Order: sequence, then C-alpha cells, then structure tokens
Amino acid sequence: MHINGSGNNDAGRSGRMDNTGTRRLDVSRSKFELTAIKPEQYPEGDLPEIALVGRSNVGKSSLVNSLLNRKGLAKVSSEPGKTRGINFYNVDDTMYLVDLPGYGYAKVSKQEKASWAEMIETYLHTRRQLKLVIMLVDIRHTPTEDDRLMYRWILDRGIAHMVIATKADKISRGRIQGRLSEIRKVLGIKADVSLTAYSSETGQGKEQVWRDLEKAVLDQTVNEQI
Ligand SMILES: Nc1nc2c(ncn2[C@@H]2O[C@H](COP(=O)(O)OP(=O)(O)OP(=O)(O)O)[C@@H](O)[C@H]2O)c(=O)[nH]1
Ligand SMILES: [Mg+2]
Repeated sequence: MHINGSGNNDAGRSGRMDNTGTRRLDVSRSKFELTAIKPEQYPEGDLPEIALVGRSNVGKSSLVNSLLNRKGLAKVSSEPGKTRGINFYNVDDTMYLVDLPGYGYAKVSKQEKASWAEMIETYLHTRRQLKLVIMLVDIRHTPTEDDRLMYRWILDRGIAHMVIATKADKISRGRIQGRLSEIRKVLGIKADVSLTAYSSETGQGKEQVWRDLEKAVLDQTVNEQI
C-alpha cells in the first residue's frame, strides 16, 4: 500500500493499483465516522487504527485536518478541551485516525479528568485494531509532568508509537533541532523512535509522518494478545 497524503489525488481511488501493483490510499476519501465514549461504541470491523494523544490544545485535531487535507473535518479551537469523546475518522475505508481527548486541561472538574483518563486508557489498552500511537507535544515547550506520565505509560505498556512536535511554524527553523533534542531527552525517547517537527499551518513534516504511518499500518498490532 502506498499512502497518497500529499493532496495530489492522481493516484486514484480506493482499491486502484499503481504501476508497481501496490494499493494507493486516497486521503480525499476521508470522513468523520463517529464519537465513542465507551468500547461498545467503537467502530466494528478490522480496520487498523492510529491514535493521537497529547495535552489539550497541542494540535491533535489540527493534525487530523492537516494529514487529511481537510480544513473543517475535526473541530479545532483555541480554547483547550474542545475534543471530548473519542473521534474516529475513516480514511478511504482503509484505516482510522483516532482523535482522543486531550489531557492536562486545568479547567475541568476532577471527576471529568478521571473519566477522560479512563476513556483514553481503556482505548489504548484494549483496542485490538490499534497499530500506532502518535504522541504530540508542543515544540516550544519542555514536556510537562503530564506528558512525561503519558509517555511513561506508553513505554511501560510497550505500545508502538512515534512523537510529533507540533506548531513548528511558531519558532525559527534554526531552533528546531535544539528543541527536538531537548524533547527527546526530557521524555526519554529512544533513538529508533521517530520524532518529527510538524506544522499544521504549513504542512511541514507531513510527508515524513505519512511515511511512518504507512509503515505502521503494515506492521503488527499493538495489543496483539487480545
Ligand atoms: N500556528 C499553529 N497553530 C496550531 C498548529 N496546530 C494547532 N494549532 C492551533 O492550536 C489550537 C488548538 O488546536 P487543536 O487542534 O484544537 O488542539 P487539540 O489538541 O485537538 O485540543 P483538544 O481538543 O482540546 O485536546 C488552535 O487554535 C489551532 O489553530 C500548528 O501547527 N501551528
Ligand atoms: Mg481536539
């Protein structure tokens, strides 16, 4: 399979083969499918899933829109706490991008925080279709305690993952490598785990991320034993 995430759709529609005989993914055929609060509501079927985790306001929903070249598909807001349930985006009937609620949002009640944490953990820990977690951090900031806890949780459970440093357009190009090194150090990201600077505004990093996703979708599942 080759994912055509560039916005150039000359590769054709779902199921068409390119001249090397591999199937091409047409990201223009993406749609919001459903919002789930509990596992019974997750989509049926066996499509591979790629989940986005990160603090509230870090840019998860913007990343969905950017990767799928669709401005208003996922709801974006400058107010943290926009995405509340687990939102499933069907990409060309081939995979789902799964937008999880953000953590670390101070303005919600303790109870609501606990229920979001449970929603996120239940999904990550039990979902058989989950292939990869994308953890997002803001390139401008040192990862927070919440980020470190989240990342440790991913590591402890052996969940296949990659990290994206968002809002790269907000710093100068010359500062990007330094920020990535610091994030890698603070979170303890191993050398073989990809860490990509991304901008949903300019599309910087998009090709690299699609390449990583393509590989992940072809790989083993995270919760294989389930
Ligand atoms: N400049 C810039 N702004 C961004 C980028 N990504 C997101 N933003 C902005 O950051 C704010 C939050 O973006 P969202 O995509 O809603 O963040 P989220 O992680 O989905 O937030 P929750 O749903 O609250 O968890 C919005 O105002 C976006 O326009 C980026 O790459 N560059
Ligand atoms: Mg969101």
